[in-house]
Amino acid sequence: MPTPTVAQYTLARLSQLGIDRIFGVPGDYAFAIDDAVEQVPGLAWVACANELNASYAADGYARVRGAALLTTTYGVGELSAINGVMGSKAHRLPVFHLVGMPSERIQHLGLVTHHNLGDTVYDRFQSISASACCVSAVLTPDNCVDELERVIREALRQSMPAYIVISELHGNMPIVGTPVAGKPIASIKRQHSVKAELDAAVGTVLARLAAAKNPVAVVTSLVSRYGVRDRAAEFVRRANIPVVTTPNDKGTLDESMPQFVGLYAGIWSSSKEICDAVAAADLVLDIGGVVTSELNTGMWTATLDPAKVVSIQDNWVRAGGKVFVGAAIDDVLVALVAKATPRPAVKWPRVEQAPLVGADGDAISSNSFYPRLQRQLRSGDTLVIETGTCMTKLNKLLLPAGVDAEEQGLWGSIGWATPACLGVAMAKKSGRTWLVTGDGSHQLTLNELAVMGRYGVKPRIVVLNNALFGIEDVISERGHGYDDLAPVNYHLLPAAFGCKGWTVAKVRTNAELDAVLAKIASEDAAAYVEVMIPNEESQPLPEAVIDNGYKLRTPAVG
Ligand SMILES: Cc1ncc(C[n+]2csc(CCOP(=O)(O)OP(=O)(O)O)c2C)c(N)n1
Ligand SMILES: [Mg+2]
Repeated sequence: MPTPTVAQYTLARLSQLGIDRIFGVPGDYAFAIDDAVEQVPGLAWVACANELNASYAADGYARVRGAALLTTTYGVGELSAINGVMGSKAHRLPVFHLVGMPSERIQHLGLVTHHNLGDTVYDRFQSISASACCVSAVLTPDNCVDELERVIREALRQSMPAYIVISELHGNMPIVGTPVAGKPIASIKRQHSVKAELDAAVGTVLARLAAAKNPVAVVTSLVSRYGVRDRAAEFVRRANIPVVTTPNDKGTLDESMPQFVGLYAGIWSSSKEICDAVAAADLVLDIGGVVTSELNTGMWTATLDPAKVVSIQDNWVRAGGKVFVGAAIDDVLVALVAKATPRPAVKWPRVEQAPLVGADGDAISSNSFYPRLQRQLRSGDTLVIETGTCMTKLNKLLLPAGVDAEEQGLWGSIGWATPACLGVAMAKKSGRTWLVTGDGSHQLTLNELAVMGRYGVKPRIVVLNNALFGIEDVISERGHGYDDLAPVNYHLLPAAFGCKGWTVAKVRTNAELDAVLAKIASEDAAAYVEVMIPNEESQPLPEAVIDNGYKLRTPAVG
């Protein structure tokens, strides 16, 4: 076997994590990387519509597979991807962002090149792209093997993106050194514990639990990031503790488990009873670290008394004023599962399945739409939820057994969900992928439909057409022209984008919606449904509520 080039080795080594696709847009500075994709067995190109879409698709893929590959070209390509990579950093996803750059010959000769400002500063973009990552490296033939191990270890340890630069020249040069044989991500130990700290942390968690009369657990998406979601669920099940999720973590838990209570987000919880019950708990076991953003806490109304909270983070545990450092989340959960004893059942309020409403001939409304969608979901499905009105509605919906959900509640970059749906669908080995998106968000990235069609993925897509940035209209005073959208005939897009064999419909009444949902359920085909939603639903909140939300609840200065 010939010695692999820097680009070939890098891609082969990263694909050993269990990654079989690379999302990106090619470019001349990245040709060494682009060519190598075609030469590395088991790795396939996904040529996205643009770099931002590619970064969102990689984000979606990483949510399922644990890590993802993204490649863009120097400057113009990598800068377009930054919003998406930054979102992956916020949501703790190890996306490896590979970027080509001008050759060392060009650099040493000081030649002015394209994608530059004409000033021969060749590394200008590195600090910008690297800031969206937790680790970065400029690979050369002689540092490639060692540097790659460092980058992989750090990206997986922190569960955040990595930025890897390979020049067009170095990319095609053979590596120096002995290749490292990698392992799939699931078998890699990512955080390491210090035994004394781990033991003390676990002992404290168990003691606090034993002393509690009315505990509740919150499980966050960080457990999915570190591959310990099942373990967290197992602990909750064995210990028999009521458990909630926050909006940001929707779908982390199987919502059919008896311990599942519902959504907790202060005044935006599934119900007032659930909000009150969490507030009344004497211990909150936070498994993964709750994100305390205003949108995750009902405008900061989910204020949990720190004295009541025991929080298990990626590699540390906090219990009131005590902090244990060097307690890896997987080790903590293994110990907790082993030592859990079932608590007696207590009565807690529980989120109910939303009732079916609306007569056949009635126009579709949110009230009639979401319960109908909910009844179509089945075990193995993943629901990709866009930021906007649909996220607020879907967060409150009870998911059927075995249904996962993904959303970008913290970063909240609209347009994310359409390409993320592509990434999720490609990463899943079985089960269907649904996308629910508002029309405004969809407009940002809908050209990725062509990529879905080209690669034969079969998403089930619902576009909610209210011709409005609806959620913005709700939280701002009405009458702004900037929230109105260009009128698009969305259902015509799959055909225009070359998507063959898709079930396509535009529906206005409940009967039309029922008919297309029944068709989707009966076939193994991609679907695209444009659902007409009345824009009158997106009325602005009363002024007092708006003031109470953004104006009054924002912490005062001074
Ligand atoms: C990249 C980006 N730009 C702007 C925003 C602000 N924003 C948040 S939600 C939203 C409107 C979403 O509208 P749509 O997708 O049509 O959903 P609707 O609420 O109408 O159902 C906007 C513009 C954002 N979150 N991200
Ligand atoms: Mg809309």
